[in-house]
Amino acid sequence: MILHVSRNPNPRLALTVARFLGAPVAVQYAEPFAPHQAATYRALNPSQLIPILEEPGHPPLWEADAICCRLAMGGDLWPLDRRLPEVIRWISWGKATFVAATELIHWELGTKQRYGIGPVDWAGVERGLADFHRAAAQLDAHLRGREFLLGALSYADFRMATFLPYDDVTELPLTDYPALQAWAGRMGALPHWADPFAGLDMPALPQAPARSSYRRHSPAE
Ligand SMILES: N[C@@H](CCC(=O)N[C@@H](CS)C(=O)NCC(=O)O)C(=O)O
Repeated sequence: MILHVSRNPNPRLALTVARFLGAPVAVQYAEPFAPHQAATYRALNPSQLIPILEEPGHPPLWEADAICCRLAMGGDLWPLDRRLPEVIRWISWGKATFVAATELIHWELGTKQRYGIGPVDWAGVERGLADFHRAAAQLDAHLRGREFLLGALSYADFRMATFLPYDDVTELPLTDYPALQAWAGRMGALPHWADPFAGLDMPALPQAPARSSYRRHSPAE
């Protein structure tokens, strides 16, 4: 199996899970939007996005959740029993709330700045933060007295935490939510979480400017 990844969040999630499981994947560094690779990646995934898993005898599998399901199904991270609806519940809820909020903040402060896509839209950041606070309050209450979302670690934790490794740019107000912060610490301590790319020859992400260098413009400016 070949896992096509970059250092961006969803490929990183798939690679972290693959590493955590010790899955037998060969890792391929991908630049799906680079002109010399675009046609190849469009053929593998019409949206041209990664991660993508190539497996002999099967069509290319894209979407991090689907890939992680393929790699983890039947084990504790993706149990095929009465726990599965709960895993799906947290993936689904997270994608609509906490993950979406952290993705929006990361888009403005991380991706857009790294790739020179445009200035920070502070209204977007504020929207992301408001959504973050709503979701974080619910997660914090749920995580009080629990180590992970289902009690024991599952893929739902990995998905919920997709954007946490990028907190150098997002600077999420996690300290407002002690149980959530403790959970984030447990995720950070998992094997391979801090650096799933160790040992791979893969260029670093372009550096986003330090957050202190951004200037918030008031609407009057
Ligand atoms: N819904 C998709 C999103 C995939 C996605 O947005 N991938 C981005 C990175 S986060 C991508 O391919 N960017 C191009 C790159 O990393 O070079 C998933 O969960 O896998």
